[in-house]
Amino acid sequence: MALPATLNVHVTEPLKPKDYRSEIVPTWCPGCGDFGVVGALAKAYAEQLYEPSSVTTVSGIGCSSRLPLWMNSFGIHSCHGRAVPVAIGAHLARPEMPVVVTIGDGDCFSIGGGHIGPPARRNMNMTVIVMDNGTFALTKNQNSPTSRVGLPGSLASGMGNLDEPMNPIELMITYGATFVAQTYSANAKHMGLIINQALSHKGFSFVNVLSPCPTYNKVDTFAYFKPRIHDINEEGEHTTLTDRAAALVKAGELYEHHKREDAPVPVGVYYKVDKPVYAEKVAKVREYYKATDNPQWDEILDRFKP
Ligand SMILES: Cc1ncc(C[n+]2csc(CCOP(=O)(O)OP(=O)(O)O)c2C)c(N)n1
Ligand code: SF4
Repeated sequence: MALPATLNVHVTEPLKPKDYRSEIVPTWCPGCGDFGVVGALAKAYAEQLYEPSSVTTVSGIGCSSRLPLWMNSFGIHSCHGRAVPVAIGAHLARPEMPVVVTIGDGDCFSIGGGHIGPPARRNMNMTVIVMDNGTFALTKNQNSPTSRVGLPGSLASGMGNLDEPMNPIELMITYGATFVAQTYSANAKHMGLIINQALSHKGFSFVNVLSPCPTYNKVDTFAYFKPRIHDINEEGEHTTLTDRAAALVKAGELYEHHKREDAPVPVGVYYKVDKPVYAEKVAKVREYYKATDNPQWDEILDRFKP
């Protein structure tokens, strides 16, 4: 199917958040943290004035990856671990189209772990939102890369998870993402602000949403997070958002709460810098070859367009 020559990315008349929700009733368990994410995302799409048929929500496989089904947007429910490559394809075909990936921590950091680095490093203009529940929920509770030590799981040892959790914030800053933040799915206001900032950011934006799974993860619960959630951007605690080294130091504190009962669980923006996006870099290459009398370059690049 030929793509239209121009894409209307924005609506001329604002829509309401409910206009970005589909009629399909979510099949998530009552109390699932992911409900907060779908609500915040619909609100953010409305605030960004996205044309529903232009913004593309891409997922993999998992409880969280059902999210595009509940949205009225262009949506792709792809393969487990392959949401980011699918999103890269969509972005390369139409760089002006907003592309949002909504996936689980297993999808993003386990089976799909190698896929998120290249688009982050190349600063492709897209947003990845991880619903981090510290478990593989859809397949009934195997430990995931963000599971804490000792967390029970259906394939875990009698002592629970043996491995230390990886740090999504450190990983994404190191990969070169230009917007890196964490938020909490029970705080609609904070999550809305963070998701909106991520969508407005020109470049690769990453948001880790702490999103409890009340069915399987009986440790990282709403009751656990509620008294511990702490906004690092408030009261000047972390304001040097363009300082990569400072962001990494701050990110290092992410799992302090695993070691100390009274330690806070941090949320907020860790890192935000403005750098050329991938599409701009490719445009410069086109210009370079045009200026150096290589007219076939445009034709070669166009061959890869759908
Ligand atoms: C290639 C492939 N491997 C494994 C599976 C089985 N599988 C489906 S979802 C899933 C894990 C889901 O965990 P996560 O991505 O964290 O999402 P959650 O269900 O917790 O929201 C696995 C292992 C699959 N569908 N496809
Ligand atoms: S199993 Fe957990 S993550 Fe999956 S829908 Fe139920 S509460 Fe949500």
